[in-house]
Amino acid sequence: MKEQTLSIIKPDGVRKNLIGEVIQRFEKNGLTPIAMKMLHLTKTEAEGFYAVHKGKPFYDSLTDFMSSGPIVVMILEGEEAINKNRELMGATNPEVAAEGTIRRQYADNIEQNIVHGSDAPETAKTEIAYFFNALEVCPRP
Ligand code: IDP
Ligand code: MG
Repeated sequence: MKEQTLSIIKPDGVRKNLIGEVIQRFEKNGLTPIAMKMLHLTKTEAEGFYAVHKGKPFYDSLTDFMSSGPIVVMILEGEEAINKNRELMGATNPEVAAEGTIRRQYADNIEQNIVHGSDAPETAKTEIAYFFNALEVCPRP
């Protein structure tokens, strides 16, 4: 089924000059960017995005990290886009992520792991709405 998912190249990915590399993986694997922007989140905006993790021991550090530099936010569209994106990303912890995945190849640790991807249709919808309005989405035939 054709789906949309939210992808973020996190501050470490941008700092490591991996924007092109990450987007190329998506485009080569059937995930088409239909909306995209670069922005630098405030701490409060990062907390809002990761509200689901509020109360976890890593929440404060994670939101510091996510507001530490510019990010690239995208909507990816394609067949099974949510799971496909998560496959390309690899597991949260790069030490256990599968060979060849973005996180395995580029991430330094479980927090600074280069990319974010929505984990289910409902979260994809909420996360897309957090960053994009209808005018910013460019569906492609
Ligand atoms: P996901 O990004 O693979 O969906 P989640 O469990 O949703 O992983 O966690 C969101 C983000 O929080 C992770 O991508 C990572 O940056 C950070 N994170 C998750 N677990 C830990 C941890 O145990 N220590 C530090 N940071 C973590
Ligand atoms: Mg998650």
